[in-house]
Order: sequence, then structure tokens, then C-alpha cells
Amino acid sequence: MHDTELTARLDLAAVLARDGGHCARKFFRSGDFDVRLKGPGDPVTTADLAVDALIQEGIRRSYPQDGILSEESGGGGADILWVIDPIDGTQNFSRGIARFAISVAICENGRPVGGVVYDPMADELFLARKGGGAFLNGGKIRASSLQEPAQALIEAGYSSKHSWQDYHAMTGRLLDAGFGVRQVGSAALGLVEVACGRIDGYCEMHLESWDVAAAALIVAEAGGVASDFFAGDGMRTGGPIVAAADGLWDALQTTAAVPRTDRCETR
Ligand code: LIP
Repeated sequence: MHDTELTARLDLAAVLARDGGHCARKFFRSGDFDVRLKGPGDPVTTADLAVDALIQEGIRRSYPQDGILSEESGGGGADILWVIDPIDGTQNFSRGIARFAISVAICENGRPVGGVVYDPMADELFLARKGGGAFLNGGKIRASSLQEPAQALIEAGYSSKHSWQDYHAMTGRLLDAGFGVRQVGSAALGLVEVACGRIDGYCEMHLESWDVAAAALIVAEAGGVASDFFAGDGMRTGGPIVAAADGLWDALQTTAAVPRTDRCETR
């Protein structure tokens, strides 16, 4: 894809993420949405579906030839692929917790080349393009320069997609190594907070491509390090993720000991 083609797609992704965020915020504030469970601790709301439809309609209007992979409607299998999480942090959203985001990534040949994560409650739009740096509301962002686990704050995401025993063991290792540990329910927001230095690392044993495609690129473009989520079949099957400020990567990756999380070297 030529630079100008990516620029145009990324501009559209930012517009659609904002529009989707405004739609989600209206549902959130009204409370007028239905919830059903896709699996244990894995809800979907009518707001997710409405945001998904809004974003997909915008993509198809401008780029009917591109592929789309979405958490709520599947898809995939195209050289240029839009990867959408219409509401990342749906459990928070469904319980009235104002911590969720809209994630839209543009992938080429199986890897993200552009991405947007929008937090509609904070009106914060995180954006990156491969080789072009990472931005928050237009201002350049950098991951933290911390190198000491004892000073670091990490998010260790949890879901029923992996055993609580493994999660318990991982958080025990992190705490024993001196890391501060939290879990607040949105991988996309946790990852972009690594990118802007609010926290120093994120790890989770299993996420889907739509959770991480935009945010992992934003981390890498902000000078952080993320594991190579899209090596092999990550786009289709999902997998583990570890991301950190550069100076903390070795300590976090070793301590978290999440399998198959080699450093991504494709910057
Ligand atoms: C969520 C992630 C979270 C993970 C949840 C879920 P969703 O995404 O952001 O980190 O632990 O299981 O995958 O489902 O709200 O888009």
C-alpha cells in the first residue's frame, strides 16, 4: 500500500473511531442497551453491534475492496484488512464502568501498519502508523523510561480464555519481582497507556487480534516493545501478549513467563 493510500485509510479510521465512540457514549450514558453472554465473563451488548455496524458501513462505503475482521461479525482473509474491536472493555461498559475504547487497525499482509484507539469518555484518540511514530490527540507520545520493576506499574489482563491458576501464578511472580500489578478490563486502553507512559507494561495470556492490532502498533511506534503477536497465525487464532517500556521488557517478559512472547523485531 502506498503512503498516500495508508494516510487516507488512517484518516478514515480516526473519523470512524470517533463516530463509533460517540455512538458508544450515547448508549453508555442512556443505559439503553441489551446484554448477552458469548461465554463466561464475555458479554456483547447491542451497543457493540451498533458501533460495529457504523464502522463497517463507513469502511465499505470508501473501501469496498478491503477485507474486514471484527470481534462481533468475524471476517478476514484479505491483503488489506481492517481489524475492529467496536467496544474493547465490554464488561466494563455493560456494568457502567467508564473504561472502554474503540479500536480500528489497518493491516497489510497479516500485520498492522496503522491503528487508532479511541477512548470516548476521556476524548483521547491514540494513533500510529508504521514508521511514523505514535500520537495522542495529535501530540507525540513515548513509552516510559523506567528500568526498575520496583518502580513499575503493570497491567496483567485476565479472562476465562486461560486458567485462573496460571494467571494467579503469573501475578504472584510479578508481585514477587516488585512490579505493581492491576487489572482494569480493557487491553486496548492498557496497551496505549504503556505507549504514553502512564503504565510501564501489559501482559495477558490470551487476547484476540482485534484487542491488540491497533494498540500493539501504537506501543511499538511510541518506543515501547511488544511481543510478536502476529507471527504465525495470531490474526486468526489470537494468542498471548507482553508489552513494555524498552528498559523493562526483559524483566517483564522473563517474570511474566507467558509462552510464545518473543520480542517483535519488525519495526
Ligand atoms: C476484552 C479485553 C480484556 C480481556 C477480556 C476481553 P472485549 O476485550 O480488552 O483485556 O481480558 O477478556 O477480551 O471482549 O471487551 O473486546
